Amino acid sequence: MSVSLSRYLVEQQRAKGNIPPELRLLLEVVARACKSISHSVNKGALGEVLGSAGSENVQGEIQKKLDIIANEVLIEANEWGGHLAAMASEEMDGIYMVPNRYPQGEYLLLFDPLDGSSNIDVNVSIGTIFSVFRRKSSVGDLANVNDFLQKGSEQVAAGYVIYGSSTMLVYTTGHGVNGFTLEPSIGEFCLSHENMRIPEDGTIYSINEGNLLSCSPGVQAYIQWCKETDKATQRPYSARYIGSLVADFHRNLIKGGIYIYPGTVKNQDGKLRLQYESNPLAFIVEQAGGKASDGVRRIMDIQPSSLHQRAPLFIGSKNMVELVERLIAEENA
Ligand code: AHM
Ligand code: MG
Repeated sequence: MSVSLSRYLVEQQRAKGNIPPELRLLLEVVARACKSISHSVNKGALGEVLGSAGSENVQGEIQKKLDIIANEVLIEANEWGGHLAAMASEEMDGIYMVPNRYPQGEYLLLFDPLDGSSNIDVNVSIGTIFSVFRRKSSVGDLANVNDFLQKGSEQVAAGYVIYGSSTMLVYTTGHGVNGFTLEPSIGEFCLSHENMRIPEDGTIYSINEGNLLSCSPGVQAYIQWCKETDKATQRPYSARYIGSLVADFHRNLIKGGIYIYPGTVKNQDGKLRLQYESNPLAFIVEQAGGKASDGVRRIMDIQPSSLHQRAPLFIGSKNMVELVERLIAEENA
């Protein structure tokens, strides 16, 4: 039988020193919470978890019942373990302090509890994305929002869980990327994708093309380039867009490709949230040999100024991201 996530993490801690014990605990708890989310997702309509909750999040987006359930599961699972100081989520306005009845730890957990909300009700893959930082303020003081405003390059761990035809957890602590598939009969994540590497080139592009006319000329030029015929580069490329970032990212990580959510005339910074979506996936893609950019800068070099900040995202195979950056620079010159 293949190695369980728990055993893998223990071995990473013990033999390689790749992960401190507290961080290992934290990842185990996140994984456990995601098993519970996976269970709810799998029940679908029979679990009475589908549909809208009749509320909006801080960004004015309709919250689905499962968005809220997943958020609560992650908080309840993580607040008592003693490894965290505070949490922040796409679905909560402010930061969530670990209640003072529990010990305070040195880590901060950020998450998008259920990414791809628009696909929840239609049985299409969705996911959870998470990111871990070490707090800047000293343990003993209360953590504050500034602790969360760190560049992505400061992340100590990041990962996602995809609730797809099978449930998978993919994570990095800065020592490569590994993927684990949930074995439902024993309820364990088991190592299935060791040392994941994204091909340097790909033939898939993923973008909501309905927005293309309101994207910058550089982005339009790149998509036009993807559609041209050229045998040497295997063009035209294939357009694939699920509308769940985790699912589009996961496919492109394995097969090679680029996911793009650019700024538009209406939303200059695009849609995706830097701290809950872009940074964690950027950490993973770089660890797998790929790239993540906002079109000009490396995603993980952006200094966040607010908790729910958005940024354009170009992420995936190295050469594809570099080319779109080049076309954007040429159009801007
Ligand atoms: P969400 O976190 O509220 O679900 O929003 C993020 C999602 C991504 O998963 C997906 O790639 C994108 O929004 C789709 O947006 P659009 O429908 O504008 O293409
Ligand atoms: Mg999301």
